[in-house]
Amino acid sequence: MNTMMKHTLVAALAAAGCIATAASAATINQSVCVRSVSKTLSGQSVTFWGFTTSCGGMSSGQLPGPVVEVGVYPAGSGLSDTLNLTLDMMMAPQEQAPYDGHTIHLHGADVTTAEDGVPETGAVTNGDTYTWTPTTNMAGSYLYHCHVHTVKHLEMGMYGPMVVRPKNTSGAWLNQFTHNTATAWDYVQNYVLGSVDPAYHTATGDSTVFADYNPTYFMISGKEGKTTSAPAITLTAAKSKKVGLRLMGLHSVNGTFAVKDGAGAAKPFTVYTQDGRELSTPQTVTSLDVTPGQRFDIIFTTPSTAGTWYPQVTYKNLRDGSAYTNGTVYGKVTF
Ligand SMILES: [Cu+2]
Repeated sequence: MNTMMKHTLVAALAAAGCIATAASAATINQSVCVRSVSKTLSGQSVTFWGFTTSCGGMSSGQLPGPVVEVGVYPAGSGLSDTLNLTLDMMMAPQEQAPYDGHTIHLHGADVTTAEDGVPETGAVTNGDTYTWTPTTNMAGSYLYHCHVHTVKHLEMGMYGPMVVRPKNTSGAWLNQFTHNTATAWDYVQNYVLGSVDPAYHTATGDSTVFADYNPTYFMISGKEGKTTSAPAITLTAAKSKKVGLRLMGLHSVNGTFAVKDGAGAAKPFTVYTQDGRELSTPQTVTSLDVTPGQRFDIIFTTPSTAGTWYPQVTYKNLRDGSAYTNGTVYGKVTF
């Protein structure tokens, strides 16, 4: 029997009620390459190296890289998705030896050393496939980034969001952060925190520039949004709905997240997961610090009257906690 006939037979038997609908788990094969991309930040051109699935053009890099999404199934289902994320090194911009090449590190994933993308523990830097099978308790937000000369390559924009998202036993995505229905959302967005020290973008090798970090540009999901009238990221929602945000720390400083209305009043939101694990007790707060590498999944409910709220991140110096000049980046949610 060929594959087509087999599928037709299974479908016919399922439709006739002869067998339970086949449960399904997926193998997610995704390939990314590395390409340059220039962005204008506060009027200055800055060159990045970004992961992208558009590998045709030499300037087609994305900042942040494409979303990688993997499913997890209800506990006890015995089902699991497997991610195979392949790095294609063809024509990638890179540094001179010994910091040539790139890898992908799946930040927060419990992978074996061989899948970890760390050159110091043996990862190849000329292209590889990284495999991960998350288990059901790992629903939440993750990151991926290059682990070669990380101080330089992370700053160059070699990062992207990775989402571990619940599915039902038929393989359909669920609109919630975990298998707990309390984490259900009506809308969801990725807020990828980022900071830029332009000197890092031109320095190479063991330059002393890398001894001190002085960021001057700040981003959410690769964009500056210095005022509420020019936000980095927008969402058109509806009244009395749940807005989920995935806060993903790919900045190299501190960041304080809040949701405020037009008058600057802070609105409560609830934190459901931290670093890819569900909190045993959700925390409702009006402010949340996100440090480099951290992830939080949060939900707020829009009010019953029309208006606009501004989710926002204030970037702060790691040494003394002081807010950077022009260091608040705004998102915008209308309802
Ligand atoms: Cu790299």
